[in-house]
Amino acid sequence: SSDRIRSATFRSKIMSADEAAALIASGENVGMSGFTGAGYPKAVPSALARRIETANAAGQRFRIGVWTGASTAPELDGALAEVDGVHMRLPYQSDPTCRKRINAGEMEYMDIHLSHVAQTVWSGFLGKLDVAVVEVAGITEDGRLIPSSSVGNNKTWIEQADRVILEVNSWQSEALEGMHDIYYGTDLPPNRKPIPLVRTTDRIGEPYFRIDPAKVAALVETHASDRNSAFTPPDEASCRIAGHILEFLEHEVHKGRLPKNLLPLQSGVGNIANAVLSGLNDGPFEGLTAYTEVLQDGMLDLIKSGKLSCASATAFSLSPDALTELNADLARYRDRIILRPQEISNHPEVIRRLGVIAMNGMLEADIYGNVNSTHLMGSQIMNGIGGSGDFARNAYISIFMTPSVAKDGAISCLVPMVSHVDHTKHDVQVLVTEQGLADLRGLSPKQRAKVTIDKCAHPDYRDALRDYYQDALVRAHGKQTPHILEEALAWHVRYLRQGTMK
Ligand code: 0RQ
Repeated sequence: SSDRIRSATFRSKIMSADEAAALIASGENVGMSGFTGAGYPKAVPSALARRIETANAAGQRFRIGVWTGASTAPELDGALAEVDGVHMRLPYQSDPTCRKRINAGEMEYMDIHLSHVAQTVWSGFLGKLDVAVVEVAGITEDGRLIPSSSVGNNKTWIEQADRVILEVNSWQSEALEGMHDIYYGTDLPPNRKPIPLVRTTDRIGEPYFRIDPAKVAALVETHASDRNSAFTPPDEASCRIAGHILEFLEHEVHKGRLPKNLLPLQSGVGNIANAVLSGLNDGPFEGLTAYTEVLQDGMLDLIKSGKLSCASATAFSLSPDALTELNADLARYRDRIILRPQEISNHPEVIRRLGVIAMNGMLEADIYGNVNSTHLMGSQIMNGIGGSGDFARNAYISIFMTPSVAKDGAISCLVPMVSHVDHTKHDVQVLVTEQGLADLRGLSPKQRAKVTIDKCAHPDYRDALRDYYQDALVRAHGKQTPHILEEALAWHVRYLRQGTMK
């Protein structure tokens, strides 16, 4: 429906997805929109995948670099990975086919902090961005772009790419217009200025992307839904983790270390995060705010119930049901939701200033509180660090959570030494499992180890962890962070050899 394209200049560029995909050459770097299943291009990536398949069948290797906001959807990451069309993927993915290619060594993957992507591209460290493929909700009379259900790195892609392919998706709600806050004030050193955002509700930019019309190579019309998976109802472990966190937050308020309406919340993706948010919905806190990456179902519930007065993010990440509900009623939420570029939603300066309470999932933590969010048994990628590092290092309180065991108890998520480090102990203040909550603030490594084992370890592994620590205290060649190097990763080795850490 070209009434979404209000500018005649742009209308002349309308073509099919196949014609647009033909404008992308092998070897090029392509910046795509998309952040956790929202606002990704729905037609051009699949058309490109078909083209790549044909080229490969004819013996011509066709591969591109794919840069995004974060994870996308099967029509993008899945389709391109399926045909082995990606030589370099960044900065975050969670697609099963993509993951398989990466772990088989068939695709290069660069996992970087989400707030770093834009500046890394601007600095030229990643080479040239040739093409941008960006979904928008519409184009204004004067040729500005109405962003879609995610902002991600789109501002940077549009500015940096030589050619821009736009997908105008009429499925996206028209009420998105005016919801975004695109900040054009970032610069590279030595010309940087403070980001003038002091409250989550502040608008510091403009609601549209600017674009040089001469760069627009193609315009493709689509009418296709964002794709997200449904949340399973929170299981018992998630509910208990949520309970521990709520109790901790109440305690912090009681101690006068947090105001009654807390501080801006950041919550990662997944079922535990959602359980925490539903816990907050039933809890005592009013007038909450969020400065986060994604707005998931739980955040929307909090807005509906009036407990959350404002949420700032870079994308929606909703289940199909919540998405339908939101789209039918988006105008109602407009004044309480702001979508920003991910370099601002995840900006260290802003996160530090606002005093965000960060809550993220992890795979494993060690007794000293180093956290692994990304690698199974040291070598296999799961998803990526995403924004967890941006938030953890700069948060007022940085919380990491996981069930105490995985794979039916064969894996302890508390180990002597993590098999990969994403968040060093300095960025980890609180660890939570269904067993309990370890408040590590103000503790030395040895004090942290005791609290972590006592509060968080599963009973099946608690004694073994205590034994390791006691042994290390005696045998380690230094007493600051005692380890027995030849045994520190023995639990992981045992799992790889025998299928269990026990
Ligand atoms: O695998 O489903 O095959 O059994 O890992 O585990 O418990 O379902 O956890 O969905 O909350 O994800 C860290 C991956 C947790 C996520 C991670 C196995 C387990 C299961 C998943 P199966 P769960 P969740 C903002 C913040 C990084 C990005 C981030 C993540 C699977 O939270 O990607 O935080 N975080 N972004 O069985 C081996 C262990 C394991 C293990 C669990 N110790 N060893 N396998 N599993 N623990 C959002 C964005 O940035 C967009």
